[in-house]
Amino acid sequence: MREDKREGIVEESKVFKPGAEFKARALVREEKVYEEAARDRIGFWGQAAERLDWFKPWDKVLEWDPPFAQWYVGGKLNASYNCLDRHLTSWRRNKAAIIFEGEYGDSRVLTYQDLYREVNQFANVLKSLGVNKGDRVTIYLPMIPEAAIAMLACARIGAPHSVVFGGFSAEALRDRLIDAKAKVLITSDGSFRRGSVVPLKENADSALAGSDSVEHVVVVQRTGTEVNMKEGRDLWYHEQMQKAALECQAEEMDAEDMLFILYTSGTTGKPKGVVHTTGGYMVGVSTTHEWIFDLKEEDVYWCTADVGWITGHSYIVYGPLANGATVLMYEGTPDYPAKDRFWEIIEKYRVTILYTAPTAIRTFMKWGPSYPESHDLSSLRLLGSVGEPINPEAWMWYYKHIGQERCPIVDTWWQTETGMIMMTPLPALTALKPGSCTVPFPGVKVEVVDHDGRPVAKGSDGYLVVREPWPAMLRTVYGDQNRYVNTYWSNWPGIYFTGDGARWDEDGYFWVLGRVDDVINVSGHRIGTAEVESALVDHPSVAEAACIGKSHEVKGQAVAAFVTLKEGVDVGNGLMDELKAHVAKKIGALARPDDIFFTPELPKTRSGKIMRRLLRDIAEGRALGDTTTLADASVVQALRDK
Ligand code: 7RM
Repeated sequence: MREDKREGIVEESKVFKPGAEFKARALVREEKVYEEAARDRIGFWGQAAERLDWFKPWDKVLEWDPPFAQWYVGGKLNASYNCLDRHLTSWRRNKAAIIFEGEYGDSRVLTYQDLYREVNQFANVLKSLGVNKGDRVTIYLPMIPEAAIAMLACARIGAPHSVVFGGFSAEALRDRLIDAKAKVLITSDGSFRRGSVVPLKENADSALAGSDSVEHVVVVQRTGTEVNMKEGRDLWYHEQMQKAALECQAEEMDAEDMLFILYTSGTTGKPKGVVHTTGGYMVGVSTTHEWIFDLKEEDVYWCTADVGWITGHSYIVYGPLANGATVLMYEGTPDYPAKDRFWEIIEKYRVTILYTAPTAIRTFMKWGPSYPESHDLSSLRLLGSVGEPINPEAWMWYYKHIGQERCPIVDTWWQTETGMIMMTPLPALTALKPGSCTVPFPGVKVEVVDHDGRPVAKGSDGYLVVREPWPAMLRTVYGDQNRYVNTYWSNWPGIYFTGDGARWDEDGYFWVLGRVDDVINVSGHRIGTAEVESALVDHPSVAEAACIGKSHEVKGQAVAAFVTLKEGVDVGNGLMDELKAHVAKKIGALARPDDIFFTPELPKTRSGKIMRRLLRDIAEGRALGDTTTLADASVVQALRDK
């Protein structure tokens, strides 16, 4: 396990217990939910599924043929129907579904009725473009309501969507279009970012130059930027919507039909298309969203993630909308036009629940408490954290300066692959320890195991695994069943390996220590070292590259790269910046290395494996660990002398 991830965990940290007032009003306040779910896991998830509207009920809750699970076998439903249609028969039809705040302060509110209409119309647009059940649609949009509309429209007609984060480069988009063989791409003329415009359509155009499956591109007008519209291929969203009929019946989907693909980084250069299906995913995300955030009708719930990540899928779109929540959606960054933007938004809309990431909290910490102090945050009643381990200092700051020592914090551990939150407090039941995601959600069985897959004793470290299937689990890697089996299920048969290391403490609480594989978590975003390495060696000057995650005060981890240049290439003045820019161009700005170390050779084992552990020690200026397997010790000496 990695040493660097343990820092900041204090065994004797203070425990925060739920207050009587919060408890009295909470949705889930009976301790027995844990025991009941543990005693009859299948019964628990069977009952949970009754919260959804099914066209046809399931015959069997779970069919488990490890590592292949089917949940709610024989059940028929539609995710869009569950997020929209069923709310229209009650007063909820006039409730705000999405409150949108644009980067420049423009605002738009869509009621459930409004959202229903737009989704139906857009579903008809997609149909008119020849999108049928099973066809893939790629979505490359900013954080605007049309992103949610497009996702729900796909779900409505049974076309799996693949959302690509708007911060990804043209090349990253191209890889994902090709892998999914997308028929339609939905993008916008541009996206606002700190007052300037990111040319999404231009990126899309260059991505499309290398992929031939896409028949049409639908372009949402957001920035008013002039763009090229290719005759016969490209269509304006607003023009198509004007022509579209108002009603589109929701397709009857099997519980196990694919809802979406979401690409995530792994240990190879090629991102994995994580596949989620309909029934189990919807049960998992709606149950967890309601219970963990203690959702009430009058809440204004704000999750600051981008819809391009799993957090946006599960906890901006599908979970909250299935629950009839009012969801705030913000287009911009926390520092534009000023560093108090988040607090201004909370005050403006009287936000009650805030779900954000440790990297954002550490950024706010650095800016100092005067920004939140200049706004009325008294509407907040619950805070959440996701994306990476939250260090106790950041937890305390969040608790004190944002929650004003009034709001419980739910530190939620989960992954793109798990689809839903797996470990978390239940705010009225669980005593909080800053830095720990506490305990598994009812009906979820998580363990810390040793090399042989045996559970460790309390107070020990090991590998974090999931012991039993759960409804929102990934079903496969798109187009690559072997990769699904090998990546997640091959360490110990029938046991899901998360890729994380964790500690199980004396009280049975879980402390996630970080990745133990070759994945770097930069600001809560997963980046594969292999992806950055292949971007670097793609540059004509680079012979070899090795990347590692280096501890970073704000980002959690930053990318550091060790690069060997080709014979005769001179480092010169500009090469370092050129290589950094090259990575940003190939993948996206989030993968740009903070540091590049040039070295004539990389430290390798005798069998040729790069010793990343040593590189981490070097990058962080630590004493070197075991070097006995190193093939050529002088390489490390030379690196250290730099
Ligand atoms: C939701 C999301 C997953 C990886 C995961 C962990 C890390 C996420 C926490 C966390 C400690 C948390 N999906 N991680 N949440 N570590 N405490 N509460 O982030 O697929 O993008 O990343 O993120 O390493 O394996 S993800």
